[in-house]
Amino acid sequence: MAVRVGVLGATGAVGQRLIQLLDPHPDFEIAALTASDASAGKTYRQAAKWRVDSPIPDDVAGMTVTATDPDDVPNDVDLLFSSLPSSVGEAVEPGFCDAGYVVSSNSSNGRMDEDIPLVIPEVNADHLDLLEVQRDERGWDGAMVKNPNCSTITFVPTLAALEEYGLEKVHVATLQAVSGAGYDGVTSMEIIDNAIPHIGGEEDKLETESKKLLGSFDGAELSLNDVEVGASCNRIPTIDGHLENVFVETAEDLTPDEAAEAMRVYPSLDLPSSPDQLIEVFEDPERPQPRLDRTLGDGMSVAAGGIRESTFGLQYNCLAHNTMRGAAGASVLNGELLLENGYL
Ligand code: 11C
Repeated sequence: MAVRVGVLGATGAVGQRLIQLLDPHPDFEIAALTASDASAGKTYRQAAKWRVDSPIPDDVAGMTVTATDPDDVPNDVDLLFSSLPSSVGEAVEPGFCDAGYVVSSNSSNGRMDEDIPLVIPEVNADHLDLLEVQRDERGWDGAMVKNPNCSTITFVPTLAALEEYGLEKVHVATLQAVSGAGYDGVTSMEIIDNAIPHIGGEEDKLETESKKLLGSFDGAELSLNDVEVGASCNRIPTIDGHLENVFVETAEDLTPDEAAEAMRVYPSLDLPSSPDQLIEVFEDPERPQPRLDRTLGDGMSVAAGGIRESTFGLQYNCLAHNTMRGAAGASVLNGELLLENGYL
């Protein structure tokens, strides 16, 4: 029987992607949709200005949206996907966990809390065991798992593939799509013919979240990876897809061929939303300009290429779909991991 799930913040950019990924889904059935108080009581069709690239599923369109309050979500809903703005998430997500719901959250609040698993299933599924610590410390009947920021998700799988060579220093520069800024970013097309050389708070997220994701959990405590990470983040006029330029210094010698092979063989998982190939490596210098590498693996793969030796160690580029692999797809994958591990 399908697990009954809800979407917190269902009318926003990531909330809409979540609905697209959850209807249909082999294991999950949408049974609750929440949004702001202003949307409560409206049908989803009335409440949402639908913008994703497939129609609103018929059964979702007629559902009534509720306020984002544990009292308004049916008790038989087991899993909530949260795409709330971080200030709202910070205020309301703990109440849902306390009320017994398991929350797979894309919101940035609490990602670095010591007892909250920050998970990319292919990279650190073992961190899910932090939920035992979380239960002891917070006394929640439910649980909270977070996925990282979309630009963190884009480069960390490639680092994980190179980890056996001993990661020492990483510098990453991003060129991020406007959908990362939500609908204001997409609709405010003043960014066309422009590039914006900073994104508030983004560098910190890449530098800290990557160390947590690559950290180790000994059953009681999580240790951050001691790799040094420096980030520089920029916005470019692309709708979807974050592109990143990465420089990596490793303890062991690492040739471009070895790096390409390590990324190519880095395993995907057998979850419903897993891509067949997690990292698609492109090495042919004559490769025709790709149109949309962001759609590889139904938007769940990472593309890597331009692998070469540089003055600062190994250099390469990587790209992922920021609202699929980097946000909604990441939360759904974490939900699938929770189900596989018996947390639902
Ligand atoms: C952007 N990466 O492109 C941001 C959006 O921490 O989940 C996602 C913010 C987050 O602006």
